[in-house]
Amino acid sequence: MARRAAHRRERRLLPQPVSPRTAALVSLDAEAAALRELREALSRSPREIPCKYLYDDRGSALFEQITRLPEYYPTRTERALLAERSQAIVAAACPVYDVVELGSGAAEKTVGILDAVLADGGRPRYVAVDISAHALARTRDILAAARPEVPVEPVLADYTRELRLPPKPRGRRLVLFLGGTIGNDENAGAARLLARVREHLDPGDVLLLGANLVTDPAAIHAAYNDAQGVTAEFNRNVLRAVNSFARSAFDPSAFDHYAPYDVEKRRIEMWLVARSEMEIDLGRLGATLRLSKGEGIRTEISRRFTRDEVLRLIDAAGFTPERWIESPDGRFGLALGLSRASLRS
Ligand code: SAH
Ligand code: AVI
Repeated sequence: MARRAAHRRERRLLPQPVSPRTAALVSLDAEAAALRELREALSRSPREIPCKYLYDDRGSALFEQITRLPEYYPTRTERALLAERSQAIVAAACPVYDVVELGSGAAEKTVGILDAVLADGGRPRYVAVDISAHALARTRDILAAARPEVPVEPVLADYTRELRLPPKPRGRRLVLFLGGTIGNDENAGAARLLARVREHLDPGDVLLLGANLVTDPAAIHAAYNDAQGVTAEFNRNVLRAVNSFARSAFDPSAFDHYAPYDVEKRRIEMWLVARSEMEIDLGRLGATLRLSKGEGIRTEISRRFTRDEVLRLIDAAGFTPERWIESPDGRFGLALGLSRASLRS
């Protein structure tokens, strides 16, 4: 019994086979860049793991579980808004040909938008961009079952590095960036990403951006500290994903999940905190990480915005704010912006 437990622990610590299922691995250049980025993030103060590593196969499945938790309000709040306002959103963008979604995840909320395009007489193509092969497979399965008439083009890509989209369609593009994922980046990174998206678009193409809004800190805190511990598992799983990619030897069970809401910065921060002093072989990163007891690695920020901040963000990226749709409880907002010819015209 004890031997089996020791064997299990040893296996956890041994280098794991490299999974080919993330966009970071699609080319050797990208792989070398990702290793450099990870090494640099872990040597920073505070130490960090880029949050895209949260979405290996298991992480993507855990995120889907999070979206169904009673405490995690963003998904159901945004879903209700989309269900109610899809028609108006699509009317502002019509005639839509491509519906492009960044960080599509399981894309459960997207079906309503596609339905609105179909109801408008459009024949949409759906382009799903995600770093997770697991998420893209789920997207394909969900859409094939729900709307078999809509062709799906999966794009496995890290949108912080490159954005490859299929050739321009005959009609407009409606780009969806939902879930509040924009808040997982600092302001500069978020602005860069949106500006890069706009570079791919023609004037008149449309962006629909979902953002978490400032609300009751207790509700925000609960959403990232659920009673079942799914978020804690999602957080710890990032270490498995890093082990698999970098052949490092993190032991996820040796870390505590800590996710406080910072009222002043208006953001949740997810941390993994070492329960004891430890030395971790970082495998292909070619280093050893020494952590003292209580030292943390930040794995995610999740920002809360005001309406004006969201509108300023899209405007600065070259999208003229066209509509603002807010949930009745003020916890989630959708901004619709029209792509301009240049950033400041
Ligand atoms: N839009 C969905 C999923 C949000 S979870 C929803 O609202 O529920 C965030 C999604 O973005 C995940 O599917 C994750 O794999 C993807 N993602 C995170 N970082 C990414 C990156 N750098 N490039 C591409 N996709 C990314
Ligand atoms: C994808 N993103 C918007 C989620 C969020 O709420 O920031 C990821 C997440 N992290 C913990 N729970 C959910």
